[in-house]
Amino acid sequence: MEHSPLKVALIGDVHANLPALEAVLHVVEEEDCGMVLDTGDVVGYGPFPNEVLQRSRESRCFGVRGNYDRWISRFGETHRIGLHESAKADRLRERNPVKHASLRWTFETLTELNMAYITGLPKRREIEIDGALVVLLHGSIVSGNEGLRSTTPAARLRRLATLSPATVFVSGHSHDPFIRTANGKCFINPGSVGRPGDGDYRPSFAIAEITADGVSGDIRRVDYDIDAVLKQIRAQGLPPRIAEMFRLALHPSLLPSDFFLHVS
Ligand SMILES: [Mn+2]
Repeated sequence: MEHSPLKVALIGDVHANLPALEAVLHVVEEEDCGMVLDTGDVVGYGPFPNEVLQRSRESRCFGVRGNYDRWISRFGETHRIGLHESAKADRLRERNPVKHASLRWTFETLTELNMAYITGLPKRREIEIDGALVVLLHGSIVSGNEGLRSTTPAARLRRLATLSPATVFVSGHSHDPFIRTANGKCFINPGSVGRPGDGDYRPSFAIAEITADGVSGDIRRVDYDIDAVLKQIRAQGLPPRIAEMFRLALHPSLLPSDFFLHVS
């Protein structure tokens, strides 16, 4: 019998958007994917942090930690809730009160189990799939905060390709989906499930067949009930600008500079 390659679903930047994750996982099941890799930022901004983490575990998603997961897991220690607020917290609250409110709400809402789960997520994972070494990251091989984009210069990808024996690099963070090749290696960013940045609110993800011979795959979009997430943002008393951000689906750099200053 001929060996058929494993179908792998690549997801990430779910940002606690459960209806979007459900819509993606529905396609993942239909497509009979044998593995789900998650590039992180599972939580932050969205109103379903506990539900999304539970669903991720049920679906056996292999994940890594994003910057939002890290900020939220450390919120208690850096922001000293109930004691005194640190200078860092004051700066964030001044510069981006909407983000501060979101981090604080998520920190206070997560169950102990889910907090332990995001705290324990590794920074990177290396997985062998059909003879190919895949490295799963939030940002790049050098930094969790380096967002690789469809427009990242090819020379930068070629440089990053030399820094790991992996032949497939899966990363998120930029919310900008692409599949590119550099130095004969494959770079995939599935885009954002919960909060896309290109003005189209539909979740972005990828389905790929990975073997030692190479990768074939594509970026997918699927529609979902965005009103369900907007309604829950209001119900949880989160800043209305968060709902607006989900609806507009624009990268923060494309939003007006005072966008995140209004918490009510
Ligand atoms: Mn991120």
